Amino acid sequence: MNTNECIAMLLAGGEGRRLAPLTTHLAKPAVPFGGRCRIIDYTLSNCVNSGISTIGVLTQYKAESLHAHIGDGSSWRHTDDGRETDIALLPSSRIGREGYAGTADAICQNIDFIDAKAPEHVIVLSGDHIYHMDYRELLEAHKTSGAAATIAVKRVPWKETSRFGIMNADGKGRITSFVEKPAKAQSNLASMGIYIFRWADLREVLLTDCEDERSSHDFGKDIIPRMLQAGEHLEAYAFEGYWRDVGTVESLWEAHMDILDGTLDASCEAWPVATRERKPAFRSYVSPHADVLTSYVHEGSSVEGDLERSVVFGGVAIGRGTEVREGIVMPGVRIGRQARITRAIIGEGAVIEDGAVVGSPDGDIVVIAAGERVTGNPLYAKWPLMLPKSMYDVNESAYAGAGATNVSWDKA
Ligand code: ADQ
Ligand code: ADP
Repeated sequence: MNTNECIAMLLAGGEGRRLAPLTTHLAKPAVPFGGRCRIIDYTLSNCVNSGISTIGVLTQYKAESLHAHIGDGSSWRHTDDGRETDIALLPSSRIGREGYAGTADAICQNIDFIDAKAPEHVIVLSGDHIYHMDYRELLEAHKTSGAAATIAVKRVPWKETSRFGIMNADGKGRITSFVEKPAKAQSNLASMGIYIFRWADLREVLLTDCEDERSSHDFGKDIIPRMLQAGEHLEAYAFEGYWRDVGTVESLWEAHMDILDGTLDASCEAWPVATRERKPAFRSYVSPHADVLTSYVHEGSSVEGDLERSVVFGGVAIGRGTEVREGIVMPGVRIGRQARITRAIIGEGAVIEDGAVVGSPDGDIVVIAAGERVTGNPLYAKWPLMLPKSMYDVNESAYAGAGATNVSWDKA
């Protein structure tokens, strides 16, 4: 891709309340995903694989966790055609007002950064989506139609329409109406929150929106409706592949089940997903006595208990006699002996003591916060705690990354 043709701005500052308590110490895009990555790695890798040479990452809530993860960006540097991708961390720096007021305000505050790159088009992305997409195809469609903006769209189940921006398009793909998170939707054609704008057009509408005190400065609520009302040509780009917004506990859990079912390709061979590499202490150990069914165990973990439809991240230790069913066990978690984990997400570095029971076969997904300790069964109290030792240096993780020193600031 031509250097100045299109740059990416990645929105990664939302609070992620619906993912709590996984987001107590972490920005939503920094939450571990899939066994070895963090959520934002998917979007960063899409940019690199699409040959985008500049990515601005807009951070706000728990920015340190993302800055520690991205560091100097070297893990994502090389594009497939050998050119390099620069990642600039762009936390809000406005004085006298707290942070970015909304997604559009986040871009508005970085107009100078974008102007300095003088791109023809800007692609605006979200940090909390799991998908593989070649943005070059989106850009081609955008250039061909000559639209001021092109929005990637997908049909979603009708019962989920209130979570999305919902639109109608005419037979040729031109958007005729748009409502952000409607209570009663007239269509199930949803915005994926992935937009390409001609920079000159976006710049103009952002400046108008910035001045409007009644605006919430949000792309879905304000910018898209404003452009439609002004009669701008907005185009829908239908995306057929796997895509999921993992902003809720249920959707995050379901996306992991999609990996186990093969619906989401976790091997990433055709479309690699890069992440910040850490060296595991050892490859992984699964006891010959452990029953492991349809599960993934990642490097540096030791499993002596049974697993079924579960994803075990790196640096995890699971003791003998423990059963994990439909569980997501994040980096550095230690689970003792004879514990039972069912339909649960165990946050980074949490400790589950011997005999503890977490979650149940029916009912909501249970989440254990990062670093939390779940007390075991009193029956085990008279025995010494048999927690296996973790081989994982939690201090190295983004969870404990607050105040990390390897942060690169590249603000124009
Ligand atoms: P939501 O996902 O609800 O809807 P939002 O919560 O605004 O939109 O988050 C979008 C992205 O922006 C997230 O990655 C978030 O982290 C980030 N973000 C939020 N506030 C921010 C801020 N102040 N500064 C920087 N980054 C911030 C959007 C669209 C819908 C669309 C769905 C698709 O508004 O129309 O259907 O995405 O998931
Ligand atoms: P949730 O899981 O609660 O939906 P989001 O990250 O999606 O979390 O954020 C919810 C809403 O709050 C979004 O519309 C986002 O724009 C807004 N928001 C989040 N953090 C901030 C912030 N620090 N300042 C202003 N708005 C924010």
